[in-house]
Amino acid sequence: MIAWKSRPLPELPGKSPELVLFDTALRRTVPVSPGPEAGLYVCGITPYDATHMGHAATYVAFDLLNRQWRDAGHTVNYVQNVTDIDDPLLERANATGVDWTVLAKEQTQLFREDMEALNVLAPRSYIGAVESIEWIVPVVEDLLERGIAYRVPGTGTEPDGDVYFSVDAAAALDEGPDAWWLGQVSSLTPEQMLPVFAERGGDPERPGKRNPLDALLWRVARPGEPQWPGDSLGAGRPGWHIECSVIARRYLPAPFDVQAGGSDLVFPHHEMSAGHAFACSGEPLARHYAHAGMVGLDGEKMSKSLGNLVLVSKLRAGGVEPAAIRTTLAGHHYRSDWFWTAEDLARAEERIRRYRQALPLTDAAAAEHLLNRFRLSLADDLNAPAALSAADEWAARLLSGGESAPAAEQNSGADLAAAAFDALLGITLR
Ligand code: 5CA
Ligand code: ZN
Repeated sequence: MIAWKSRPLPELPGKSPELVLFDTALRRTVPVSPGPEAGLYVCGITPYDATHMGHAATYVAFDLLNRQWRDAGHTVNYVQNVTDIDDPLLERANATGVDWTVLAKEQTQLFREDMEALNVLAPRSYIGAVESIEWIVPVVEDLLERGIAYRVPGTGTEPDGDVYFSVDAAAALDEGPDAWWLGQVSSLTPEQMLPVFAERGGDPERPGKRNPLDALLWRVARPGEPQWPGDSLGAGRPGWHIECSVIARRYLPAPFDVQAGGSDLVFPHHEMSAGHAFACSGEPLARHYAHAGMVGLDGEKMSKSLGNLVLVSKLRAGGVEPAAIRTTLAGHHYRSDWFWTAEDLARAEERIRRYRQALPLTDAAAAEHLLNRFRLSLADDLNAPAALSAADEWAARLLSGGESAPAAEQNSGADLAAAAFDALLGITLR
C-alpha cells in the first residue's frame, strides 16, 4: 500500500542521548540500543472508523520514538500494517450496507490525511492484510506440517478445517533463552488471559480446540464472506495475529527493536504474534514491546465498537489546528490512560499561542537550553509532558519581559527553537 507523505525533518545541531524505554514484557524501563538502523513495527488501523483520538495518541506516541531515534543518529525502518480484512470491518460494512473494500479504502485514505496533518512520519513499508495473504498461507501450512497448528473439525454451525495455533505445542518447542512462552509479553496467567481473549477477538468456547487460548490462523471460507486461495489450507482468510507476525518478519530483521501499539494489543495480539514468529523461525519477533495507554471519552475507552469517538478529521474540519491536537496529546505521558476533554484542547491552544509569542524573543542560548531539555525528556521513556513543561518555562521567562537578545541572534535562536519543537515533538510553530 502507499503510505502518507512525511514532512521534512528539520536538522538539529548535536544529537540525543540513547533512549531508555518501558518494556511491557520486562515490566521495567530498559536501555534500547539499536544498531545504525532501528526497527519499529506499530500495529496499524482496522479501517472502519478512522482516526479517533485514541489512534492518534498511539501513532503520535511512537512518532516520538521514531523522532528520538533519528535525533540519536539512527535511521529507522518503520513498518505498519492495515488490517483491511477482519471480522469488525465486515460487520460494519454489512451493518451499513457499504462494500467492505470501499469502506476500507475510504477509511485508510482518511487515516493517511490525518497522519499527514498531525505531522506523523510515514512508515517505510505500509502493508495491507489482503496483500499479505499470499505470504501467510505457506507459513500456516508449515506450522500445520510441524504439528504446531491443527485443523478444527466442523460443527453444526461452523465448517470443517479452520486452523488454530497450538499455544502448548509452541511453548514446548524450545527452552532456550530466546524461547517463547504463553505470558512472555503480557505476564498474564492463563486464568487472567481467558476473559481478555474472549473480549479481544478470541474464541475460547469454540468446540474442538485443544486449548481455549489457541488462536485462529486460517478461517476457511464461509458463504457470503470474502475469501482467497489457501492452497492446501483451502480457500479462506487469515487470522489477525499471523498477519502482523508475517508482515513484521518480512520487512524487518529478526529480532527488530520495538513492537508497539496501544495497550489493548498486549494480549492476545502481541503475545500471539510473538508466539507465531518464534514457532516459525526459532527467533524472537522483537527485542522490546512498548504500549501506549488508552484514551477515553466520558468515562469509557474510546472505541469504534462503543461509538464514543472524537475524530481527528472532524476536529480538523471544525478549524482545530493539528499542532494543537499534537500538543494536547504531548501533554499526557504516552503510557498513561486519560480522557479527552475540550478544556484540555483549549489549554493546548493557549500553550501554542504562548510558544509562538515567545519564539521571536528567544536567543541562541535559551534555544539551545530548550533543545537540550527536549532531548533529555524524550530520551527518558518519551516523556513529552516534561518536554512541554520545559517549553512552558522557556516561554514564561521570555514573555515576562526582561531580557531581549540582539536582533541577529534572535533569529538564529528562533530558528533553532522552532526546529526543536518540530523535529523532536512534531509540533509546527511556524
Ligand atoms: N488493526 C489492529 C492492530 S493490528 C487494531 O488494533 N486496529 S485499531 O484500529 O483497533 O487500532 C489501531 C491502533 O490504535 C492500535 O495500536 C490500538 O492499540 C490503538 N488504539 C485503539 N483504540 C485506542 C484508544 N482508545 N486509545 C489509545 N490507542 C488506541
Ligand atoms: Zn497488529
